[in-house]
Amino acid sequence: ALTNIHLPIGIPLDRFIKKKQEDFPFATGELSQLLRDIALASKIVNLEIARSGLSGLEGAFGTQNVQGECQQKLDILANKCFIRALKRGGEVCALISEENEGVIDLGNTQGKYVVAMDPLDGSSNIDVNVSIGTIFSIYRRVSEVGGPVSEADLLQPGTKQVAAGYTLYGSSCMLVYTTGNGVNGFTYEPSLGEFFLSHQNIRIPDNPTYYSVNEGAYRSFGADTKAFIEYCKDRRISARYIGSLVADFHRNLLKGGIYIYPKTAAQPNGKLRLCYECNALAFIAEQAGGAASDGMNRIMEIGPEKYHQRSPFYVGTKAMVNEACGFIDLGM
Ligand code: AHM
Ligand code: MG
Repeated sequence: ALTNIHLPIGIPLDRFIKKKQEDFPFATGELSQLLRDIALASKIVNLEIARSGLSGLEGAFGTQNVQGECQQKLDILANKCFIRALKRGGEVCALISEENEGVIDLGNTQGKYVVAMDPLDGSSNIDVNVSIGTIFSIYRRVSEVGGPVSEADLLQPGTKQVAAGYTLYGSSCMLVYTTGNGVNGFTYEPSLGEFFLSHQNIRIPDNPTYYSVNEGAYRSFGADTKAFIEYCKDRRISARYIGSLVADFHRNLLKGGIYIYPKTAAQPNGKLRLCYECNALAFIAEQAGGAASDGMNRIMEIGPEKYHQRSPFYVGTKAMVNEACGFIDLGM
Protein backbone atom coordinates (compact mmCIF):
# COMPACT_ATOMS: atom_id res chain seq x y z
CA ALA A 1 0.00 0.00 0.00
CA LEU A 2 1.07 3.58 -0.57
CA THR A 3 1.17 4.16 3.19
CA ASN A 4 4.30 2.00 3.32
CA ILE A 5 6.24 4.41 1.12
CA HIS A 6 8.41 6.69 3.22
CA LEU A 7 8.77 10.09 1.66
CA PRO A 8 10.76 12.83 3.38
CA ILE A 9 8.17 15.19 4.81
CA GLY A 10 10.02 18.50 4.68
CA ILE A 11 11.32 20.43 1.72
CA PRO A 12 14.96 20.04 0.68
CA LEU A 13 17.47 22.51 2.13
CA ASP A 14 18.30 23.98 -1.30
CA ARG A 15 14.65 24.76 -1.94
CA PHE A 16 14.23 26.20 1.56
CA ILE A 17 17.23 28.51 1.09
CA LYS A 18 15.93 29.63 -2.31
CA LYS A 19 12.44 30.26 -0.91
CA LYS A 20 13.90 32.38 1.90
CA GLN A 21 15.97 34.34 -0.59
CA GLU A 22 12.83 35.25 -2.53
CA ASP A 23 11.63 37.12 0.57
CA PHE A 24 14.47 39.59 -0.07
CA PRO A 25 14.02 40.95 -3.60
CA PHE A 26 17.42 42.69 -3.57
CA ALA A 27 19.34 39.67 -2.35
CA THR A 28 22.05 38.60 -4.77
CA GLY A 29 21.98 34.95 -3.77
CA GLU A 30 25.56 34.98 -2.50
CA LEU A 31 24.67 34.10 1.10
CA SER A 32 22.39 31.36 -0.21
CA GLN A 33 25.28 29.97 -2.23
CA LEU A 34 27.55 30.13 0.80
CA LEU A 35 25.08 28.14 2.89
CA ARG A 36 24.84 25.55 0.14
CA ASP A 37 28.66 25.28 0.08
CA ILE A 38 28.67 24.61 3.82
CA ALA A 39 25.96 21.98 3.39
CA LEU A 40 27.97 20.30 0.65
CA ALA A 41 31.16 20.19 2.72
CA SER A 42 29.12 18.86 5.66
CA LYS A 43 27.89 15.98 3.53
CA ILE A 44 31.45 15.05 2.58
CA VAL A 45 32.64 15.26 6.19
CA ASN A 46 29.65 13.18 7.29
CA LEU A 47 30.58 10.49 4.79
CA GLU A 48 34.21 10.45 5.92
CA ILE A 49 33.19 10.25 9.59
CA ALA A 50 30.78 7.40 8.89
CA ARG A 51 33.47 5.26 7.32
CA SER A 52 36.49 6.49 9.29
CA GLY A 53 36.85 3.21 11.20
CA LEU A 54 37.32 1.44 7.87
CA SER A 55 39.26 3.99 5.87
CA GLY A 56 42.15 4.53 8.26
CA LEU A 57 40.97 8.02 9.14
CA GLU A 58 40.73 7.40 12.85
CA GLY A 59 43.41 8.58 15.21
CA ALA A 60 45.81 11.42 15.69
CA PHE A 61 47.46 13.17 12.78
CA GLY A 62 50.59 13.77 14.84
CA THR A 63 50.51 17.58 14.89
CA GLN A 64 49.21 20.20 17.29
CA ASN A 65 47.05 23.20 16.51
CA VAL A 66 47.78 26.73 17.71
CA GLN A 67 46.10 25.96 21.03
CA GLY A 68 48.48 23.08 21.64
CA GLU A 69 45.70 20.53 21.07
CA CYS A 70 46.52 17.29 19.36
CA GLN A 71 45.00 17.30 15.86
CA GLN A 72 43.07 14.27 14.67
CA LYS A 73 43.15 13.11 11.06
CA LEU A 74 39.47 13.99 10.77
CA ASP A 75 40.13 17.50 12.15
CA ILE A 76 42.55 18.07 9.29
CA LEU A 77 40.28 16.50 6.70
CA ALA A 78 37.23 18.53 7.78
CA ASN A 79 39.28 21.73 7.83
CA LYS A 80 40.53 21.11 4.28
CA CYS A 81 37.08 20.20 3.11
CA PHE A 82 35.41 23.40 4.34
CA ILE A 83 38.28 25.58 3.15
CA ARG A 84 38.08 24.05 -0.31
CA ALA A 85 34.30 24.37 -0.52
CA LEU A 86 34.39 28.03 0.53
CA LYS A 87 37.29 28.83 -1.78
CA ARG A 88 35.54 27.27 -4.77
CA GLY A 89 32.21 28.83 -3.87
CA GLY A 90 33.76 32.29 -4.23
CA GLU A 91 31.50 34.15 -1.78
CA VAL A 92 33.94 34.07 1.16
CA CYS A 93 37.14 36.11 1.00
CA ALA A 94 38.68 34.81 4.23
CA LEU A 95 38.08 32.62 7.22
CA ILE A 96 39.44 31.76 10.61
CA SER A 97 39.44 28.19 11.82
CA GLU A 98 40.28 26.43 15.05
CA GLU A 99 42.94 24.54 13.14
CA ASN A 100 44.87 27.54 11.75
CA GLU A 101 46.71 30.24 13.67
CA GLY A 102 46.04 33.16 11.35
CA VAL A 103 43.51 34.29 8.79
CA ILE A 104 43.13 32.01 5.78
CA ASP A 105 42.93 34.25 2.73
CA LEU A 106 40.90 32.36 0.15
CA GLY A 107 41.90 34.67 -2.69
CA ASN A 108 38.26 35.48 -3.47
CA THR A 109 38.78 39.24 -3.52
CA GLN A 110 35.20 39.86 -4.69
CA GLY A 111 33.80 37.77 -1.83
CA LYS A 112 31.58 39.83 0.48
CA TYR A 113 31.67 37.44 3.41
CA VAL A 114 34.04 36.10 6.04
CA VAL A 115 33.54 32.94 8.08
CA ALA A 116 34.70 31.77 11.51
CA MET A 117 34.50 28.05 12.03
CA ASP A 118 35.38 25.01 14.04
CA PRO A 119 35.42 22.40 11.28
CA LEU A 120 35.17 19.44 13.63
CA ASP A 121 34.36 20.02 17.27
CA GLY A 122 34.45 17.39 20.00
CA SER A 123 37.98 16.04 19.60
CA SER A 124 37.70 13.53 22.41
CA ASN A 125 34.71 11.92 20.68
CA ILE A 126 36.02 11.69 17.13
CA ASP A 127 37.43 8.21 17.46
CA VAL A 128 34.83 6.62 19.67
CA ASN A 129 31.73 6.85 17.51
CA VAL A 130 30.14 9.59 19.59
CA SER A 131 28.44 12.66 18.10
CA ILE A 132 30.67 15.49 16.88
CA GLY A 133 29.92 18.66 14.94
CA THR A 134 30.88 21.59 12.75
CA ILE A 135 30.20 25.15 13.96
CA PHE A 136 30.14 28.22 11.69
CA SER A 137 29.53 31.96 11.88
CA ILE A 138 29.13 34.13 8.79
CA TYR A 139 29.83 37.89 8.73
CA ARG A 140 29.73 40.51 6.04
CA ARG A 141 33.27 41.85 5.63
CA VAL A 142 33.85 45.41 6.82
CA SER A 143 36.80 46.09 4.50
CA GLU A 144 36.21 47.16 0.93
CA VAL A 145 35.25 44.41 -1.51
CA GLY A 146 38.12 43.91 -3.95
CA GLY A 147 40.75 45.08 -1.45
CA PRO A 148 42.81 43.15 1.07
CA VAL A 149 41.12 41.42 3.98
CA SER A 150 41.59 43.13 7.34
CA GLU A 151 41.85 41.83 10.89
CA ALA A 152 38.68 43.80 11.72
CA ASP A 153 36.73 41.65 9.25
CA LEU A 154 37.28 38.64 11.46
CA LEU A 155 37.08 40.29 14.87
CA GLN A 156 33.47 41.43 14.72
CA PRO A 157 31.16 40.91 17.68
CA GLY A 158 28.57 38.15 17.39
CA THR A 159 25.78 40.70 16.97
CA LYS A 160 27.15 41.24 13.45
CA GLN A 161 26.62 37.64 12.35
CA VAL A 162 24.44 37.44 9.26
CA ALA A 163 24.03 33.70 9.64
CA ALA A 164 25.32 30.95 11.88
CA GLY A 165 24.78 27.28 12.37
CA TYR A 166 26.12 23.85 13.01
CA THR A 167 26.13 20.41 11.54
CA LEU A 168 25.68 17.61 14.04
CA TYR A 169 27.14 14.28 12.98
CA GLY A 170 24.97 12.26 15.36
CA SER A 171 22.64 9.31 15.22
CA SER A 172 21.41 11.21 12.21
CA CYS A 173 23.24 14.07 10.55
CA MET A 174 21.53 17.44 11.00
CA LEU A 175 22.21 20.96 9.85
CA VAL A 176 20.71 23.72 11.99
CA TYR A 177 21.04 27.38 11.07
CA THR A 178 19.68 30.86 11.50
CA THR A 179 19.88 34.00 9.43
CA GLY A 180 18.38 36.04 12.26
CA ASN A 181 14.82 35.09 11.52
CA GLY A 182 14.26 31.99 13.63
CA VAL A 183 16.06 28.66 13.67
CA ASN A 184 15.43 25.74 11.35
CA GLY A 185 16.84 22.22 11.38
CA PHE A 186 17.39 19.85 8.47
CA THR A 187 17.98 16.11 8.64
CA TYR A 188 20.21 14.39 6.11
CA GLU A 189 18.69 11.61 4.04
CA PRO A 190 21.80 9.65 2.99
CA SER A 191 20.29 7.63 0.19
CA LEU A 192 19.00 10.81 -1.50
CA GLY A 193 22.06 12.85 -0.52
CA GLU A 194 19.91 15.76 0.65
CA PHE A 195 19.10 17.63 3.83
CA PHE A 196 15.32 17.97 4.37
CA LEU A 197 13.54 20.39 6.68
CA SER A 198 12.65 18.36 9.77
CA HIS A 199 12.63 20.90 12.64
CA GLN A 200 10.85 24.07 11.62
CA ASN A 201 11.13 27.23 13.72
CA ILE A 202 12.84 25.61 16.70
CA ARG A 203 11.97 27.18 20.07
CA ILE A 204 13.94 26.19 23.14
CA PRO A 205 11.58 24.87 25.85
CA ASP A 206 11.30 26.96 29.02
CA ASN A 207 11.52 23.94 31.29
CA PRO A 208 14.87 23.18 32.95
CA THR A 209 15.19 19.62 31.71
CA TYR A 210 18.99 19.22 31.77
CA TYR A 211 22.16 20.80 33.03
CA SER A 212 25.36 19.99 31.17
CA VAL A 213 28.79 20.63 32.62
CA ASN A 214 31.94 18.56 33.03
CA GLU A 215 31.58 17.71 36.71
CA GLY A 216 34.90 15.89 36.64
CA ALA A 217 36.38 19.38 36.88
CA TYR A 218 34.18 20.26 39.90
CA ARG A 219 37.13 20.78 42.24
CA SER A 220 38.55 23.47 40.01
CA PHE A 221 35.26 25.36 39.62
CA GLY A 222 34.61 28.57 41.51
CA ALA A 223 32.11 28.77 44.36
CA ASP A 224 29.52 30.26 41.98
CA THR A 225 29.54 27.32 39.55
CA LYS A 226 29.51 24.84 42.42
CA ALA A 227 26.54 26.65 43.97
CA PHE A 228 24.63 26.55 40.68
CA ILE A 229 25.31 22.83 40.30
CA GLU A 230 24.04 22.21 43.83
CA TYR A 231 20.96 24.29 42.99
CA CYS A 232 20.33 22.05 39.94
CA LYS A 233 20.71 18.95 42.09
CA ASP A 234 18.33 20.36 44.71
CA ARG A 235 15.78 20.77 41.96
CA ARG A 236 16.41 17.20 40.74
CA ILE A 237 17.40 18.43 37.30
CA SER A 238 18.98 15.65 35.24
CA ALA A 239 22.63 15.87 34.25
CA ARG A 240 23.69 15.17 30.65
CA TYR A 241 27.19 15.73 29.29
CA ILE A 242 28.53 14.32 26.05
CA GLY A 243 31.67 16.42 25.79
CA SER A 244 30.79 17.52 22.26
CA LEU A 245 29.52 21.06 22.39
CA VAL A 246 27.27 20.78 19.34
CA ALA A 247 25.59 17.63 20.61
CA ASP A 248 25.19 18.94 24.16
CA PHE A 249 23.82 22.22 22.82
CA HIS A 250 21.48 20.54 20.36
CA ARG A 251 19.93 18.28 23.00
CA ASN A 252 19.29 21.20 25.32
CA LEU A 253 17.93 23.29 22.43
CA LEU A 254 15.30 20.65 21.75
CA LYS A 255 14.59 19.58 25.34
CA GLY A 256 15.38 22.64 27.47
CA GLY A 257 18.44 23.07 29.66
CA ILE A 258 21.75 24.78 30.11
CA TYR A 259 25.27 24.03 28.91
CA ILE A 260 28.07 25.51 30.98
CA TYR A 261 31.81 25.72 30.42
CA PRO A 262 32.89 28.02 33.24
CA LYS A 263 36.22 29.51 34.05
CA THR A 264 38.30 27.12 36.13
CA ALA A 265 41.38 27.45 38.28
CA ALA A 266 43.53 26.31 35.38
CA GLN A 267 41.56 28.08 32.61
CA PRO A 268 40.59 31.57 33.78
CA ASN A 269 38.67 32.21 30.53
CA GLY A 270 37.17 28.74 30.25
CA LYS A 271 37.99 26.57 27.27
CA LEU A 272 35.64 27.44 24.45
CA ARG A 273 36.52 29.93 21.75
CA LEU A 274 34.37 33.02 21.37
CA CYS A 275 34.69 33.52 17.61
CA TYR A 276 34.03 30.04 16.29
CA GLU A 277 32.35 28.10 19.11
CA CYS A 278 30.37 30.46 21.37
CA ASN A 279 29.05 33.14 19.00
CA ALA A 280 27.29 30.83 16.54
CA LEU A 281 25.54 28.89 19.29
CA ALA A 282 24.68 32.14 21.10
CA PHE A 283 22.99 33.44 17.93
CA ILE A 284 21.01 30.23 17.53
CA ALA A 285 20.06 30.12 21.23
CA GLU A 286 18.77 33.70 21.13
CA GLN A 287 16.91 33.12 17.89
CA ALA A 288 15.22 30.12 19.52
CA GLY A 289 14.18 32.20 22.56
CA GLY A 290 17.14 31.22 24.75
CA ALA A 291 20.18 33.12 25.99
CA ALA A 292 23.99 32.99 26.04
CA SER A 293 26.34 34.71 28.46
CA ASP A 294 29.91 34.60 29.69
CA GLY A 295 28.49 34.95 33.19
CA MET A 296 28.44 38.75 33.06
CA ASN A 297 27.95 39.82 29.46
CA ARG A 298 25.80 38.79 26.55
CA ILE A 299 28.14 36.61 24.47
CA MET A 300 27.25 38.31 21.19
CA GLU A 301 28.18 41.76 22.49
CA ILE A 302 31.75 40.85 23.42
CA GLY A 303 34.14 42.46 20.95
CA PRO A 304 36.83 39.82 20.30
CA GLU A 305 40.43 40.99 20.43
CA LYS A 306 42.03 37.76 19.27
CA TYR A 307 40.92 35.08 16.84
CA HIS A 308 41.35 32.26 19.32
CA GLN A 309 40.09 34.13 22.37
CA ARG A 310 38.40 31.96 24.98
CA SER A 311 35.31 32.75 26.97
CA PRO A 312 33.33 31.16 29.80
CA PHE A 313 30.05 29.99 28.27
CA TYR A 314 26.53 29.67 29.67
CA VAL A 315 23.98 28.85 26.98
CA GLY A 316 20.46 27.46 26.75
CA THR A 317 17.06 28.09 28.29
CA LYS A 318 16.86 31.77 29.20
CA ALA A 319 15.67 31.37 32.80
CA MET A 320 18.46 28.86 33.55
CA VAL A 321 21.14 31.06 32.01
CA ASN A 322 19.87 33.99 34.10
CA GLU A 323 19.83 31.82 37.23
CA ALA A 324 23.36 30.53 36.63
CA CYS A 325 24.62 34.07 36.04
CA GLY A 326 22.86 35.13 39.25
CA PHE A 327 25.33 32.92 41.13
CA ILE A 328 28.37 34.59 39.61
CA ASP A 329 30.62 35.78 42.35
CA LEU A 330 32.05 39.09 41.21
CA GLY A 331 34.90 38.85 43.67
CA MET A 332 36.12 35.53 42.32
P1 AHM B 1 37.74 20.86 20.79
O1 AHM B 1 37.48 22.07 19.96
O2 AHM B 1 39.18 20.56 20.98
O3 AHM B 1 36.96 19.67 20.32
O4 AHM B 1 37.22 21.23 22.26
C1 AHM B 1 35.92 21.70 22.45
C2 AHM B 1 35.13 20.65 23.19
C3 AHM B 1 33.66 20.89 23.18
O5 AHM B 1 33.02 20.22 22.12
C4 AHM B 1 33.23 20.29 24.47
O6 AHM B 1 32.03 20.84 24.91
C5 AHM B 1 34.38 20.58 25.35
O7 AHM B 1 35.51 20.71 24.53
C6 AHM B 1 34.63 19.48 26.33
O8 AHM B 1 35.70 19.80 27.13
P2 AHM B 1 36.02 18.97 28.45
O9 AHM B 1 36.56 17.66 28.02
O10 AHM B 1 37.01 19.80 29.19
O11 AHM B 1 34.73 18.85 29.21
MG1 MG C 1 36.28 23.02 19.04
